[in-house]
Amino acid sequence: MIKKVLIANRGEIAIRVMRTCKEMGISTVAVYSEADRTSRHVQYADEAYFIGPSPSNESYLVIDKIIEAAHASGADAIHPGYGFLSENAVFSERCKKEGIEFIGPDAFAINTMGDKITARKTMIAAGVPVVPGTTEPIQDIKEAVKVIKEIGLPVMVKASAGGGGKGMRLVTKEEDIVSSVSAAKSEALAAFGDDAVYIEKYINSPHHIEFQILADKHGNCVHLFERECSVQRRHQKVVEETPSPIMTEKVRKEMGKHAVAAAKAVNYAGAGTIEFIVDDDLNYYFLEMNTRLQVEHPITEWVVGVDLVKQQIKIANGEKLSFKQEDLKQNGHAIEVRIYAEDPDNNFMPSPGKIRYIDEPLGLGIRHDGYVYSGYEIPMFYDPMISKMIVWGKDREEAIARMRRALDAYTLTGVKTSIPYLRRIMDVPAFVEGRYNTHFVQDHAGELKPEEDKDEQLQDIIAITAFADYLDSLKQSQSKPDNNGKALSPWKLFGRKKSVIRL
Ligand code: MV4
Repeated sequence: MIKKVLIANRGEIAIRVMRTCKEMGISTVAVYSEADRTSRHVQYADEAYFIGPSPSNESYLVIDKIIEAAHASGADAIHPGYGFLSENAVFSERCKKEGIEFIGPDAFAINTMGDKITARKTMIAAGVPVVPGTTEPIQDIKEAVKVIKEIGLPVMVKASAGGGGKGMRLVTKEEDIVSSVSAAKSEALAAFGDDAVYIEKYINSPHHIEFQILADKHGNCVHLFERECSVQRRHQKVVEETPSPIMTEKVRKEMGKHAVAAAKAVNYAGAGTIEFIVDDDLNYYFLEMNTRLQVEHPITEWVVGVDLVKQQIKIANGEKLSFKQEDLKQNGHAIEVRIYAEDPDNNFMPSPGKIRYIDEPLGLGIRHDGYVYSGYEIPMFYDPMISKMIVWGKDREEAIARMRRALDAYTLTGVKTSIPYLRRIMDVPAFVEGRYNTHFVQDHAGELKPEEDKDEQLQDIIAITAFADYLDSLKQSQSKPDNNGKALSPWKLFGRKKSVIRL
């Protein structure tokens, strides 16, 4: 039985995992780098071990340091979170060798799914639909030309060792085949140390729909339905929701069966995600499997009513799944937005720095998975995601309305964030009507621009007026700036342009 878990991660996901551990009566061990001395995941754990300098390749990615901390603390299991070592087969294997339970799949599953050509072959053998294309690495350019002529342009050339959009190339013209394939190969070699590439027919304007699965070590496997993740920017998900607005009951059932078949094909154990691309006619194709807990897992937790981390720990303990496919139902609708420290109105420039003040909205149907606090300085060494906000509603309409209300009430100052951009997404008719695919962000760039990109003078007037109001409120309340909500700080007033302008 697992009694103490080391979380080989940082930030929000480390805290997320610890929350479930606490509920299960399991002790928690944090690890932290130099830059993370003040991170809340360190305070949140029962004990914490320093593992080195800020760059992750000198701390969170160093297997020996993580193992050393695990032994020093007496942890009997390691949860890798997402990113870092979560999909590292060597790490999974090493944990096993050290007598530490890795809360995740074994090296075989990670390796098979990590090599995209092997994954494609395995899926074909398991009867899971894949995008039409090659099942062996492309050996030379001549072969590439021949294959592409068979498949028909346009095609995608992808690195077998890639994934998540890394090492991909779109080829639309015959005269580009030679240069694209050779460039793809040399890029793959440089990036992954493996120049194997494969070719797929290009699916135009697809949806990204993924299925959550859970498998125990006794051969039982279920799916927990889909997540629609088509709102992406440069292969970074921005908004995720479940159920998918385009899904039908019939296709959901079929895709779910194929997702389970995909997991069973690699003897999977743990929580995993099968990614599909889906065209407008709901033809779907296996793209890749993520052999970890994903960032967007909370929307599934809420709609299906299952704590995925708890299930991961129970599976690692060797327990059988306590529910069957028929027991699982989707209830209502959940939406997640990822809040980044970046400036959406300045080409999404990273906006690191100190969070001056954060006040997250509360109320029915809101969940925050975060780790920052007022006064916290976001380190520049890691992912700039500040937090995830998840809302639930009885249906999609209610969930969107709730998300609007929550984003409107979200106060975060000191750094620029994606909150205004996310708020604008909630008003784009194509999103509201559920008519969007992976081109959404690009196709609706105009609608996603700030309302008044606007008049900088107006901004100045607002700032000055707000500050005057603030000074006024200080005078009235002597030293109490809040004044029972009558007078607001300029930071609040910034977000309330319309009510402030009474010049
Ligand atoms: C594709 C595709 C179209 N056709 N493959 C991007 C991420 C990686 N997981 C695979 N990706 C794609 N593969 C074929 N054969 C289009 C994409 C793609 C995409 C997929 C999912 C979500 C967002 C995307 C954005 C651009 C391209």
